[in-house]
Amino acid sequence: MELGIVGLPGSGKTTIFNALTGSEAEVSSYAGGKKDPNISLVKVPDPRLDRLSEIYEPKKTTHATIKFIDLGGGIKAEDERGGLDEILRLLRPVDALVHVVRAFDWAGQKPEPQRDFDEFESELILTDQVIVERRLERMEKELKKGKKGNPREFELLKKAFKILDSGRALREDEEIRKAPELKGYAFLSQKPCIVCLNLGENYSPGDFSLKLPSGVPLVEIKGSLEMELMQLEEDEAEPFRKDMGIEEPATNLLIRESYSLLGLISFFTVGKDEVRAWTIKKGTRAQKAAGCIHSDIEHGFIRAEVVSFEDLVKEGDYHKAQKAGKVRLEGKDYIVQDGDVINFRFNV
Ligand SMILES: Nc1nc2c(ncn2[C@@H]2O[C@H](COP(=O)(O)OP(=O)(O)OP(=O)(O)O)[C@@H](O)[C@H]2O)c(=O)[nH]1
Ligand SMILES: [Mg+2]
Repeated sequence: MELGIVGLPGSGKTTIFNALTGSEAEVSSYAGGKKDPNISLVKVPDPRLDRLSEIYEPKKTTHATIKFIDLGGGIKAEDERGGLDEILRLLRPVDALVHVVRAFDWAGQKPEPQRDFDEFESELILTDQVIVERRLERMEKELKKGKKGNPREFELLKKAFKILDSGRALREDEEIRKAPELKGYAFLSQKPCIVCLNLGENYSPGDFSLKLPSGVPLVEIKGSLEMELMQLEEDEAEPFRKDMGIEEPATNLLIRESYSLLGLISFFTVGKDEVRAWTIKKGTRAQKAAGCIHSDIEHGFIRAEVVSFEDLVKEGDYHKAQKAGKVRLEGKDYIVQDGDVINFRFNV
C-alpha cells in the first residue's frame, strides 16, 4: 500500500512523515521551502504476526509494508513550472491521501484548520477539474470529426465535471469512484483521504472542531512531539507517551485508520522459513488471495487449508490445530477473513 502525504505548504507534512516513519528528513524553514519528495517504507505493526513468530521461530518474519511519500509544497492546478506534472506522477499510484492540516502556531499565526482544509481540498478539486475539462474538450473535437470514442467515459467525465464544478470531491460519488473507465485518470479528489490534524504542543485533540466531508476520517497527531519520540528507543519513548496522554505511536493510529478506510485485512502464512503477513481487500476470495503470494499459486490453486489466528494460538501450533479439527479445507471461492492463517495447496 502507498500513502501520499499532502497539504498546504508549511502544514507540517515532512514533520508528520518523520513522525510516521522515524526518518530524519529536513523540515522547511519557510512554507514550501523544500520540494524534494521523501519516501520511506514502514512495517505494518501487528501483534498477531509477532505472536506467530514466537511460535514458529522462523528464519525470517516479514511484515506487510506501507510506502509513505511526502511531497514538498502544495499542489497548484495552475502551476506554470511543470511542478504539477511531477507531483501528479508521484501521486497517481498512491492508494490514499493523508491530508495534513496545520494546528500549531506558526510565525505568530494561530491555526485555522477549517480554512486550511477547505483551501487545499479546493486545490485538489481544481486540479481534477482542469484535467477533466481538457479531456472533454479533446473528446468533443474528436466527436465532431466523427470519431466515436467511448460514450460511457464521455458521460462519466461530464458527470465528474458537474460534481467538481459544484465544489465537491469526486470521492463523494459512488458511481464515479467505482467506474473502471475513469481508473486511469487517478483523480486526486477521487482518492480516499484521511485528514491528519497536526497539533502543536500547546493544543490537545478535540480543541478544534472540523467539518469534514462524509467518509473522510480525522486523526489528530502532535507532529513535532511524535517526531522527536520516534528518535528514541521504544522503551524510552513509552513513558513520555504515557505522561503526555498519547496512547500509541502515530504510525499505529494512522495505519489502522488507513486499513479501515480502504477496507484492508491481513492473512498470514507460517513455516520454519518464514512467517509473513499479507494485505488484501476485505471480501477477497481464496484463489485471488493466493495470487498476492505468487501467480503460480493462484493459477494452480487446489485448496486452502485455513485456521484462524485465535484457534492456532489456542491449540499451540498448526499441527495441533489440525488434530483438534480446527483446520478447514476451503475452496477457491472462500472469502478470506482477517487473521486467517493459510496454507495453499496448488499444482505447478
Ligand atoms: N510547533 C510546531 N511546529 C511545527 C509542527 N509541525 C511542523 N512545525 C514547524 O513548521 C515548519 C514546517 O514544517 P514542515 O514539516 O517542514 O512542513 P511541510 O508541510 O513539510 O512544508 P513544505 O514541505 O515546505 O510544504 C517547520 O519549521 C516545523 O518545525 C508542530 O507540530 N508544532
Ligand atoms: Mg516538506
